[in-house]
Amino acid sequence: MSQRKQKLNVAMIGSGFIARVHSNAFHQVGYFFKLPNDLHLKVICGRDRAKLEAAASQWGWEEVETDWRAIVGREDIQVIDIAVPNALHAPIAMAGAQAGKIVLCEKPLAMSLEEAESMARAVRHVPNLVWFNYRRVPAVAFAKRLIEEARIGQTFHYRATYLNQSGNDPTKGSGWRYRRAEAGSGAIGDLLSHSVDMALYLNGAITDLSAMTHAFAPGRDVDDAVILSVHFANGSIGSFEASRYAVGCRNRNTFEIHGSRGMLRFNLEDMNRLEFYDATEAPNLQAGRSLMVTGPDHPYAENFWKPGHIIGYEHTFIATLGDFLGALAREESFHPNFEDAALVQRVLDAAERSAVSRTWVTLN
Ligand code: SOE
Repeated sequence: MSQRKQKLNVAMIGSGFIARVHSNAFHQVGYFFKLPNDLHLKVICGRDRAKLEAAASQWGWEEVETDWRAIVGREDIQVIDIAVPNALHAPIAMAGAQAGKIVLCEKPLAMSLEEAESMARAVRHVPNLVWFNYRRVPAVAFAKRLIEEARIGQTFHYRATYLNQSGNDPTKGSGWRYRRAEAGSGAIGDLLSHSVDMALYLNGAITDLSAMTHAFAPGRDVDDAVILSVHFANGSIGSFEASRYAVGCRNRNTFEIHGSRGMLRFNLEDMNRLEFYDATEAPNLQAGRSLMVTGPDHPYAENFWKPGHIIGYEHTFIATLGDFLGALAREESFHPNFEDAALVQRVLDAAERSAVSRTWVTLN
């Protein structure tokens, strides 16, 4: 007799770009991962009923709701997924956790470090996740594996960029991502947060940093660009640059890591590839190898297509959700969770303080 799977009713809070990405992941995850649960796209919530109804019919949500508090109070909802402007993350996540829901939240977690830390405390008793999806790019997960196998040896340099040109587009500048009251910061929270999460994942803790920020648009109250110099606890040094004015770059999320035995290089715009330079080979053979990380024996090769049959942005969310649901069933903790995101926020907070004070800031 087949065992009945536990039903999880999901509520999506938000109906914009990222809510569509998450909706897709909820639909697709069961095709690619063996799920212990039966996911049900129960209700989508936002302010504008007409927009919600269109989103519900396009993305297969059963009901619409205009008040997130009503959702938190519902007994039949087990999962709350927060995909709204950053200022709303804390109240929804805290209320959701208090009601015993499983809480998933978009990045950056919070508007400030204090808020991030109190959110991390508030969700401790419930399963939780923050959508730092780029950890689950197979090439990034493979870079992690190669680092753990000491393939690049002792790290010397970590260099990251997250560059787009959205700030230079006059139609974008009026959105919530460009207002401090709703976003908390600009490129720092939106873009740098991803690079910092990947750096903490791949290269460990940052001990101190120096940052500069800049706003190109007159009167804008958030940063358009940020540049960071850092020391890592493992003895390596790093640089980060995030900008919304990098004209010519659409979504260039990169890292390069130089170690004593080799180098790794990744660019999201060519996300199925990871460059690996093996400095232990004979000098006359040393060169960067462009590995296509789609299997065999690559992360997620068993979940997605055959080797060489490339995957895309959406699969990183599907893999994040698949891993989360697997960990949930095994009663294991999942990363990145709210605590991991609070550590990212600690770096973002230090960057803002350093830029204002024009001094190095130590993270303790
Ligand atoms: C917009 O800048 C954005 O959608 C970010 O908010 C995402 O986190 C990033 O992954 C893609 O760009």
